Amino acid sequence: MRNLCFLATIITVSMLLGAEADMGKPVEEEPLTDIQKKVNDLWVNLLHAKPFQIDNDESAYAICNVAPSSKLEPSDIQVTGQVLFKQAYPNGKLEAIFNLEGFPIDANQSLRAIHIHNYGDLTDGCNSAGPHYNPFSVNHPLHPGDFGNFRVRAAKIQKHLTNLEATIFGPYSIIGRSIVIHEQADDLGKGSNQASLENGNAGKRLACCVIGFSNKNNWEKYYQGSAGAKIVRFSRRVKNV
Ligand SMILES: [Cu+2]
Ligand SMILES: [Zn+2]
Repeated sequence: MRNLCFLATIITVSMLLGAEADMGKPVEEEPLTDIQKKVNDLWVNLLHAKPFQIDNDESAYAICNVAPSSKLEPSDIQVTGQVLFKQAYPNGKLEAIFNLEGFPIDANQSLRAIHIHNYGDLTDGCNSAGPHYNPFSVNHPLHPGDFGNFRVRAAKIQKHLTNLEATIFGPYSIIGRSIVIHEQADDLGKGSNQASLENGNAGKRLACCVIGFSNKNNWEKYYQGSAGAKIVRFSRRVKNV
């Protein structure tokens, strides 16, 4: 970040010096608003490096194909599905669709925690995904990928969250990190022990995936299907539904 500040300062000073050096010549004056826009655009480009994949609608999309952990017992729940992401470039808030299945019918109404974990390394199943992604060294549940609890209905989890803290742009991008679906509910930091402030005591890692950029086809397909029409949208602030 210091390097970015330094670079922006140099460029801004250069622009000002350039303007001063030209003062003696009869050049066309650039309106102040144009200069402000250029400086602002420069900052945006420095802070939010444009991902290689921006669709025509100026949004970027990502996908995570959820599969059961290779470390599960045969008797464990086998969760599969997708988590889809969409974010308008460069300042939009991230939104996500969770579409998971494989829960037993008797698990209906139970709550399951879902988080972003630090590594996209699944060589030891979901166990090698590391701790929660925590770029700002804060306690759980304030990590950008603390998505809260998801209620199982009809053996599925289907939920659309908006206004998320995580981002797919810039230095804190979640691309290449993982999503983990847990066996238990998230205690949201209220468990009165250290683990509660690290991971919400959410239990075994049932299923996981690595987040990667995608085109918009999966997102649009979901909305054109019947599942998309029925899905309920929640703002990030609603956690326990
Ligand atoms: Cu987790
Ligand atoms: Zn967390």
